[in-house]
Amino acid sequence: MGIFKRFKKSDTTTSPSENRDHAEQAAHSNNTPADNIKNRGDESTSAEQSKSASGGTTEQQDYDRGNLWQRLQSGLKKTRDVLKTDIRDLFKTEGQLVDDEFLKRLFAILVKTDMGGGPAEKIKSHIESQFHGRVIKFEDVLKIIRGELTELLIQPTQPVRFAQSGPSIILVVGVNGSGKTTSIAKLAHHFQAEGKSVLLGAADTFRAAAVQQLTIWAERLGVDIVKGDQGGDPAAVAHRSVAQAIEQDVDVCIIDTAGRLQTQTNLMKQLEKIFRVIQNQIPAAPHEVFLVLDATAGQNGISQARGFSEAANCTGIILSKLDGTAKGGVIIPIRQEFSIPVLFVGQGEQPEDLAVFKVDEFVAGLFDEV
Ligand SMILES: Nc1nc2c(ncn2[C@@H]2O[C@H](COP(=O)(O)OP(=O)(O)O)[C@@H](O)[C@H]2O)c(=O)[nH]1
Ligand SMILES: [Mg+2]
Repeated sequence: MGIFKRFKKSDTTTSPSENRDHAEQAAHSNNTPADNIKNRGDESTSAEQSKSASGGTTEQQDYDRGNLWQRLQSGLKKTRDVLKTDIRDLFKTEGQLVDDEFLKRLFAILVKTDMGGGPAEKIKSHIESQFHGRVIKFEDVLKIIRGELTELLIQPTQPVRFAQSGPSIILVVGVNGSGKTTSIAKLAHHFQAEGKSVLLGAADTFRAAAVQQLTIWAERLGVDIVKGDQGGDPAAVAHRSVAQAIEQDVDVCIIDTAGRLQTQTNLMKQLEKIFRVIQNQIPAAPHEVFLVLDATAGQNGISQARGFSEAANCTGIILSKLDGTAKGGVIIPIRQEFSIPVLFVGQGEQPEDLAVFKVDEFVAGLFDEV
């Protein structure tokens, strides 16, 4: 249980994903701290959206999005090839008897994709229980895999939850080097393209380079930034960021945080203090806590990130560096490990290199149908 449980917006006995669901329900009920939260589903028909359309950015967004998905498609090639070719090779005739040997070989092939052992086991068991001792067709196997993967990945159509009035505060956390600062630049660009005004808070005061890096991005993107001195109090920066966001009536304020301190306890205390100063000014904030996860970091990176996720009560994942790996399928075990949704995928170091993650498009991509 994370140390931020007293800051949670909902029952501490629930999982993070349930928290998100609760927060969404709370958004439609009265007298809760999450009162002024609305979901991105509402937002798609909102004034901001039409503002973005009239701002002439939609075509560019569609173009960027096409490119990003093309890149994700090539990242899924390995998984797709294994699913299509290796599984087909199990079939000497159109139908194949499902016996222990078949199941063993199928399981080995599934593990060869990036889906992880858990999902592979689940698919194997499904086929075993339904087809053991009977003949199965290649198309049936693919259909079952597709169904299981869709079920494993399923997440609410995850909007960014914006404040209904006043600034939306987004805190970005994650292990050092995971891509927090770069992802903040991408998010800022994403929100700007939606016609929103953005303010950045450089609360990673632990490393001088971190403030500098975010300052360069702010200049490049033409957004304001609130910063403190190196070694200064990050909570003070967070406080000033939120205060300025309120004063200037900014739409979105994105706050960077440190990924590492001398000790884990110090880091968690620092995050706790940042939460406190934000909530002192806007009780329902932060409206989102994004965990940045490096897609190339492997199991070790995942377990480190899990520490953050639990401690900071994260609400969604930004999966960075998905361009640096041919293993797009890694999203499957990540969704298994974290009970929070993958909201965005980062695929490069430029502000445009961020795509909204859509489960149906991803699954279609695994089966060559995009
Ligand atoms: N290829 C690639 N590199 C990335 C991506 N996101 C971040 N990076 C790089 O990863 C390194 C660490 O990123 P940074 O944002 O500084 O991480 P932070 O320490 O978590 O703030 C930098 O060199 C970034 O340019 C991505 O999506 N793709
Ligand atoms: Mg950084």
